[in-house]
Amino acid sequence: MYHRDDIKKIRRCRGQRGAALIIVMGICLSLVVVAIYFSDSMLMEYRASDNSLEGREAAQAIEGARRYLCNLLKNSANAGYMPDEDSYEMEKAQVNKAAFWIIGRDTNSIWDAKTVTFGLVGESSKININTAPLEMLEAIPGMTAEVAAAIVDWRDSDSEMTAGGAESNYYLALDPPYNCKNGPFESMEELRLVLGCTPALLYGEDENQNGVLDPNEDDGDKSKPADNADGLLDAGILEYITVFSREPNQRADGSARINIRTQQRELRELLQQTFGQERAGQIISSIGSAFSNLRSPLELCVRGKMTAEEFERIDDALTVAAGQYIAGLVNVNTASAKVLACIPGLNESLAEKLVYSRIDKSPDELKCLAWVVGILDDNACFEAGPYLTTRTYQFRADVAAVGERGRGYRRSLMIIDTAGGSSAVVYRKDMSRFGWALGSDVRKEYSGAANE
Ligand SMILES: [Ca+2]
Ligand SMILES: [Ca+2]
Ligand SMILES: [Ca+2]
Ligand SMILES: [Ca+2]
Repeated sequence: MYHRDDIKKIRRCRGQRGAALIIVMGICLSLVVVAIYFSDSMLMEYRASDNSLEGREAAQAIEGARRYLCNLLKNSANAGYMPDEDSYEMEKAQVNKAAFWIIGRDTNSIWDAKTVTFGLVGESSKININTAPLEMLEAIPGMTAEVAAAIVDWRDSDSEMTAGGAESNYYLALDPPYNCKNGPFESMEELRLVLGCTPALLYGEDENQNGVLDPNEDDGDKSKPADNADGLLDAGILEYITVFSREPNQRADGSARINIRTQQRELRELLQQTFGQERAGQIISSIGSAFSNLRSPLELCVRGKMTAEEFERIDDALTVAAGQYIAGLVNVNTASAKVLACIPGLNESLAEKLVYSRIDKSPDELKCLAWVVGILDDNACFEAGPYLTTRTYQFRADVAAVGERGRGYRRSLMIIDTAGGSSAVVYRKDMSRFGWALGSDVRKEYSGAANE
């Protein structure tokens, strides 16, 4: 028989076993919970590291694109002109597992682009805010007279206020106060310091700056940015302007050009050497009294009644500018109709006429500015001549990239300058924060892979 004390011991022992069972069960349960928790967070972490891995892949692809494009432009057989579209990768170019795209613009279309265009953009396809006269700035779509005047005041060396503009007395009254620069713009960001340059004026509806009307840019106030939901892209002024365009003011072989304003003896000699005494005499007598007052080589061509073939033989040798570089000429072959319409002597219909005409011409026909002579009348040639070029030395590479499965989106805007004979990135800006800019087609292409 069990003693009463023994029975108590047994009961205590059973009770302890039960408690131990409950504790063990509890531990098991919490292990399951912990396991579920960790597996979940491991999955999350796996995804995050996958994203950051793909982000690194994308960043490497952008570096690959930079090296590739610098090399391409440095070794271009066509220095000073846009590289042929078939001569380089611009759309889903693979760099290891990642891929990059160069976000471009279709400036040959006068309609808004519905899908993203790919390719390099020449900076001379835009209006240079360091050199454009006030009337040209005022004509930029979306520009206000006040901001145009303030841009002129910002860059000019004096402190005399242009009507509606702003000099230091305005900026010094701000909090924090700062001086008017009274010097050339070095980057587009500098505009944020200028009177009236709000984000709405700079970016317009094109918040991600891809030249395309994305869904959030056409839904009114439902999502950022504010837009008028009219199905049309009202871009900001950044779409049309640059601070980087310039070209060497010398002949292709590096020798000095003849200034047709100040070196008339040399000009006569060049005409005689190239075309012979008789033809040179005809050209000079056609120009007549205008000879001492030519505003551009194009004016020489028109007044001298030269053929396009004749002008092509001498235009590389001619200039009206002093200095090593000429800044701010607009490339009549690559600028959009909206940009061309801003140039003195041109208007919307002449600009569209130029765009339509150039589409059918070969790169060789477009090399020399003389092709515009048949399209513009004499006066338009005289007025616009000082602002036009057919060359491009600064290239905008707006490169977006993703990793293997479409994650890790990165975007970097680079300006590659070839005017010094080499190719160098003179400006770079991270554009990733502006969000997806490759349009819905590229996103769809990856959406299957991204959901795996
Ligand atoms: Ca000033
Ligand atoms: Ca857009
Ligand atoms: Ca919106
Ligand atoms: Ca709109």
